[in-house]
Amino acid sequence: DVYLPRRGYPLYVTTPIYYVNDVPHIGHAYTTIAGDVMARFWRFLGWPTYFVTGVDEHGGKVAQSAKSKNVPAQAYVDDMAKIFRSLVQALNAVPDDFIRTTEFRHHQAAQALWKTLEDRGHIYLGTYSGWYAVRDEAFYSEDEIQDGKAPSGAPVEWVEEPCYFFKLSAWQKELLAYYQENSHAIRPKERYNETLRFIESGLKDLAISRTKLSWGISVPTHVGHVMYVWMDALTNYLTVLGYPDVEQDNFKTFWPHSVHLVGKDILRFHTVYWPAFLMAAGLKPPERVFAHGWWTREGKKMSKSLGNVLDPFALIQRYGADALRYFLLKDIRFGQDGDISEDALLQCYNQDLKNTLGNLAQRILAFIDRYCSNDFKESKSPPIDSEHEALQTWGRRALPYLKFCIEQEDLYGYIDLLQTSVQQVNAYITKFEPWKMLNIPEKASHLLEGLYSLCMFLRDIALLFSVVLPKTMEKLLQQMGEEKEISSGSIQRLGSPLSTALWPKPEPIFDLENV
Ligand code: ME8
Repeated sequence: DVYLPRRGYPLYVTTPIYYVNDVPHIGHAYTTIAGDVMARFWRFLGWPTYFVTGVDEHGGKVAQSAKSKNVPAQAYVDDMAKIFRSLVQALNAVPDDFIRTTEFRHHQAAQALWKTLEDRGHIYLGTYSGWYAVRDEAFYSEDEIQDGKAPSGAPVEWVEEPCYFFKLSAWQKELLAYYQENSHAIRPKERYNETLRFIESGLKDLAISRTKLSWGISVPTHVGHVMYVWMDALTNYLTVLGYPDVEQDNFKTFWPHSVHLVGKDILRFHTVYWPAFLMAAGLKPPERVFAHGWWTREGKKMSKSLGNVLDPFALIQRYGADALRYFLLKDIRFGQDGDISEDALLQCYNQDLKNTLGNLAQRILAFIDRYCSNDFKESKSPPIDSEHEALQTWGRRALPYLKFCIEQEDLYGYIDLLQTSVQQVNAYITKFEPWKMLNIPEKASHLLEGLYSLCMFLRDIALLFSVVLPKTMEKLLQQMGEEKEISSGSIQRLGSPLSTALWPKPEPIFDLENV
């Protein structure tokens, strides 16, 4: 019988802040969903949780989009930020904060970090001459350019301008030592190896300001320079915790206990530049960066610039946010790449949600409603050593493994355990044959005990699945007369007696007509 300690360690989950140069697509929804699932589970444990997402509003890419629409940059980002915020809502994600890099608090934080780096002697003025890809917002050296393009395929332009440099070259040894000691600081393992190879190959100083661009945060000590957009953007992870006020509760509780969830496209920024900035500023590097894979369409990375994106709003409208949340995390293991299609989503909806989970709920609840709702209302928790103990205690026993999955960012593993258990219990009902016990008086108590135990399992599944399927599991909990709100004390509800008194008429929880 497992109960976790009441106050565990803090989890600070972040998503990248997304560029607002275009409307969001499934890729953006993906990372936000993953962060939300981790945060919801940590809150369910009752442990300190902070989950943040937001938007990256500066830089050449965003400035170009505003210009092409003939709108002033600020007005453009104001509109786009609304759309990204509405995606968070549509996904039913509940971040503790949503950051926009044009906010005053962020200007303050980015400038404070800059000053600290400058005061500590990590920044110098020079001239950059080399390649820049606006699409990647990245500088490339001559030897990285292939057929006149960036390694990502993005077009590049030649840039020659005065700018500030961060002495990244000085951090090679420290970074290597840090990662050798902290082999879990980057996951999955391939990304850890990739980062180490990159650092070992030698680090060049990094240009961190621009003079040919004005849409950005001003360098506090030099008029005419704006910060390189990545220098500005990475700081968001500190802004939301109250930086530069490092004495704030949030900062003290959550830094450096972060899991930065990112796509593998932006690994280097998070595992090389970011920890180097932080160490140089005298702060601890993030505890973990998890780089997930890419959703592709017919083998090609889905991206706005390739024009092959899927619209998350349309999919949510057709299948519901829960179906999308489930599908994206179940279809491929978090960390790997995968091809996405609407057909696969529909198939997953039917097979896993409607015909397995939905069917289990419907089988149990409709049976009780139809044949024995009056007797069931009176029934009590079966003795703990009953034949069905495995069903009654399943939730509590599953908890340590589920916690392990979330700690490892193994969101697939989390869902897979729940789904496999649902399948097993569906098979068990077929063996238990409740319909054969109807109207046989000597079997009545055995039947009620079995149904009660099945309902305990169903309630616990609903509680644990609610981190992935918040809306449908609310519906299920309501049908079982349970509090639908999941709060920090909800963990205590696993394995607890049911409230059998007031059950409304059961209805299918997965129904495409009623999304
Ligand atoms: O890089 N598959 O913003 P961005 C999976 N502003 N995930 C995908 C994806 C795909 N095909 N496409 C995008 C930026 N993503 C910067 C980040 S952070 C300080 C600054 C997700 O709008 C994935 O998380 O290009 C990826 O890292 C992110 O969106 C890139 O979003």
